[in-house]
Amino acid sequence: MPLLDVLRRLGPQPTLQDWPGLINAYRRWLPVSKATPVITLREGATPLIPAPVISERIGRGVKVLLKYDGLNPTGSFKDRGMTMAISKAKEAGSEAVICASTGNTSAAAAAYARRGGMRAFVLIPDGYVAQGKLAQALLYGAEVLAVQGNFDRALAIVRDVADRYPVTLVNSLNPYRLQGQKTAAFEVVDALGEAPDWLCIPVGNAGNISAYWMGFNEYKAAGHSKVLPRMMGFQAAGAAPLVLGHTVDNPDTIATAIRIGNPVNKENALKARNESKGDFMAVTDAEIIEAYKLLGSGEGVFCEPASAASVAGLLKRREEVPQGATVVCVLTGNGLKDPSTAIEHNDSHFHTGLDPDTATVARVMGF
Ligand code: AN7
Repeated sequence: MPLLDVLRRLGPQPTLQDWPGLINAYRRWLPVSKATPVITLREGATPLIPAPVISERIGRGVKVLLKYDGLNPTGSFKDRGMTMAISKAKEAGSEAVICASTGNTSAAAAAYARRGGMRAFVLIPDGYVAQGKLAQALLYGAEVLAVQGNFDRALAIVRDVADRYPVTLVNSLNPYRLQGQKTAAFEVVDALGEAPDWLCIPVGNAGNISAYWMGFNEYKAAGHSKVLPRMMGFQAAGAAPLVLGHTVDNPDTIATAIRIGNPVNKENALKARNESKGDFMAVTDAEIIEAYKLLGSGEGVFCEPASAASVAGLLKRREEVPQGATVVCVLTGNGLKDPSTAIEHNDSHFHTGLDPDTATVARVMGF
């Protein structure tokens, strides 16, 4: 169990507070040296939460677990990649970083860059970033540039700017990003003692599925697991270039995090799918919202809509899950990122404007 080994090295009676962040925890698997300044918010070590209600829906003894990466410091898996990208940028003497983002990358880039004493420039598609993410980028002190175009357009601009000016690109084209993100696969294997049979994951720019595949392969090569999972990638139906086999010019989905029409990590993602005998599939916005609500009200786990695509996809493919299989669904971002979608899409009763007295409250409660 490397997680515990890491903690034991720090002292005889380690506590969870001793978790040093993923670079120090998984240092020997990462391209860092003594010269690398570690810029960390103690990201990683996120829980793998059993999902009994979803498991029951799949049936046949299938065990479903949720890798809840929404519990990272800025509320998404992007922190894993960003601690690496920003530490390496700092090591190289960079004073500013730039990214295009559907929201989560911008929040993570802003937090880590500022912590490292660097400027952060973030380009976002104007009007299509969930409120919590925009709030984070602003509060962390980024310079936010909202462009009247989609993510793909913003990324093209960012690549151009990073080519011409002294700023470091921290989108997942930056190889250190995927290096950091692969540690999520390590944690899954560390927690289960083996790789799962299926890994279900939302796919936007396709960096995370590529990073997980790298992580599972490295761990297996080192003897930490005997098997590799089938990589099941799920895209929103209105933004499903990998399912369709061509870019999507005007991607559209309620899951704004994965509103991406031209994934830069396409080749790596195809490799992950082919080598793992996995698959890509589209899930509709209705299916995403159904899974989102089930996660909240059934499991007590609040993720953002894009993250629920992993569970929506699993439910869609449930007949194919082998009996007794272990399935990990990656919940990439925290539900608090996007409060307006939660307020609009839920099955709860919200009684407003009540008279402030016991009789009224009791009556509404049904007593
Ligand atoms: C919650 O923040 O692309 O397939 O700019 O925020 O690795 O792109 C976010 C992507 C899934 C897709 N879930 O991951 C960005 C951005 C959430 C996300 C994805 C994103 P990739």
